[in-house]
Amino acid sequence: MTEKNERSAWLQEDLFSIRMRAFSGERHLSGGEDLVGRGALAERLLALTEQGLNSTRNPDRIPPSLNIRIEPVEKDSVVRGTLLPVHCLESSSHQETVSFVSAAMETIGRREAIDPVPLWSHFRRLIEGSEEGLSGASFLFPGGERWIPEGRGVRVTHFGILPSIRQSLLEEANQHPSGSGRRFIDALQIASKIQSFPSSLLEICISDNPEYTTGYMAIRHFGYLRLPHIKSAGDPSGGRLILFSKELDKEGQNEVVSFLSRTPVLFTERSQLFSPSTGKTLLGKLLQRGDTTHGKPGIS
Ligand code: PML
Repeated sequence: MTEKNERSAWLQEDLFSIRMRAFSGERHLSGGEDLVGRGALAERLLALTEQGLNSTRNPDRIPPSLNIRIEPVEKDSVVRGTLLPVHCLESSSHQETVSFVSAAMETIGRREAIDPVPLWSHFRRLIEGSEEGLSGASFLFPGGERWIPEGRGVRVTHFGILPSIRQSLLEEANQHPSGSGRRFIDALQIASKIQSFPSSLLEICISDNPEYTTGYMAIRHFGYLRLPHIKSAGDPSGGRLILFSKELDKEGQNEVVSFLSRTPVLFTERSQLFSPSTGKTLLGKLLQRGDTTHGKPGIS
């Protein structure tokens, strides 16, 4: 089936949100989700069940518990989106990646006329492990104030992607130093959902999985930037921080939390996936506000 036919078939079927969480006692092991048409529901259910049962965070192989929730989604409530363009840093060490992040934050600060110091100090907290205990994203505003929604951070949920797009991205991303995999695809959807909120400017994310050492920054007018070696193997630190371009009043804060955690977004289009580039090349592109492909995902 062509991508176009797939898109229209998908949108004619009944749609379901499917969300899986695997855990052992109090310990979170794995999570995943999708928005799927009725015809693909059983296959996705099986794939997410296998993902939960085979989590790499369960070395003792104690059978985990799985919560799986399937809910019908009102078609009219579904927002269609475009995934961000994907870039990747060429880096062979943690130190190289961290000094690139520092230079990138300076560059974004200059480009957007904001002080990069609070951003940098919150990033340090993420890699030093001071954010443990948060289960979702926290927010940072241009004046340096921080807000942790609901005391634990907001979980970005209710998103999905057409199977053909998932497949093509998985194949192409194999050329990246960190390769490909479902974590990358899930993270790209989360980042694209966050960046589609008009006042989000930058997001930085580090996996709290000790074995997953690739993180990313998603940046307005640029895209999703993969950062290999953002932390060292074996390090359980991680978290997700979103910087907004302006302060948000109570109503604006409620609006963003509701959008991120409840509005269903189905990604029916993707952008380009670029080959890895040196830090110098990426900093040049960042300053120019991206390249030929748009850096803001479309939402309709
Ligand atoms: C997570 O595990 O929650 C974050 C995954 C980050 C993926 C980064 C990438 O591979 O592009």
